[in-house]
Amino acid sequence: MHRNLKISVVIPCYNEEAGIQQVIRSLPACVDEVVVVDNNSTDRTSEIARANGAAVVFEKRKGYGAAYKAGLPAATGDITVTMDGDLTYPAEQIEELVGYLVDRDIDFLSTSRFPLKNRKSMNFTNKIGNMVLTLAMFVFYGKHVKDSQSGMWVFRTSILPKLDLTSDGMPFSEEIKIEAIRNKEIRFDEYHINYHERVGEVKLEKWKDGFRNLLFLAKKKFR
Ligand SMILES: Nc1nc2c(ncn2[C@@H]2O[C@H](COP(=O)(O)OP(=O)(O)OP(=O)(O)O)[C@@H](O)[C@H]2O)c(=O)[nH]1
Ligand SMILES: [Mg+2]
Repeated sequence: MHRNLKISVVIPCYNEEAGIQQVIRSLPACVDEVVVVDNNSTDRTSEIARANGAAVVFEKRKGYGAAYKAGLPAATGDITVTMDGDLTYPAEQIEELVGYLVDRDIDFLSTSRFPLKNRKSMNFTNKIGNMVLTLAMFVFYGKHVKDSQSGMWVFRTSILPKLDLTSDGMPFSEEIKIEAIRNKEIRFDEYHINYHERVGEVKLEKWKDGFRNLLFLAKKKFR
């Protein structure tokens, strides 16, 4: 609990046995519930997550978005916080983020990794890819965010049914922001966070995922 609010953390995982234990153990005491989504992992992700007190949801459909579509509805807190299972997102800032959301009466707080504090946390091509996708989101949707691809969001769980979330893949990250921004009943803001180097194997297929994201942005706009 923080500020009298129950806090749930949802973590989508595809083969994150190298990081998931440390991610769960690094969560601050204010976190009441941890939901790990095991997205067809072939390693010990779910076993380790459970042994560390997380509830595990299984999702057979492949993809980051499919994992979130299964995991987000399972969260029972007043506030939902998301992060990867690879130690990149700052568990140490959860209280600060929830405090900011409550104080400013925000409904959906997205986070921005830019400017990067640790330059080694993201390679050059990923940085360029992020810039292109963030620019494309501005061109298509007219809202400037600093980081369209950040996977850490803090939001009031009650707004979830108001978001029309369709993507099963990586575009889910920009889609949830677009849905929050376009909805006039939802107060949106962005907050700068620390971003750390990944632990465990890279799963992102950067070129394929990047082009799919661009295509998704265009399709959603003209749908
Ligand atoms: N890439 C990928 N990640 C998935 C999938 N299902 C669940 N995930 C999890 O979603 C989170 C984000 O995926 P990452 O591969 O870390 O994507 P990223 O953060 O853009 O890339 P990195 O810079 O390599 O960390 C991780 O915790 C993954 O384990 C999937 O089908 N593909
Ligand atoms: Mg990651």
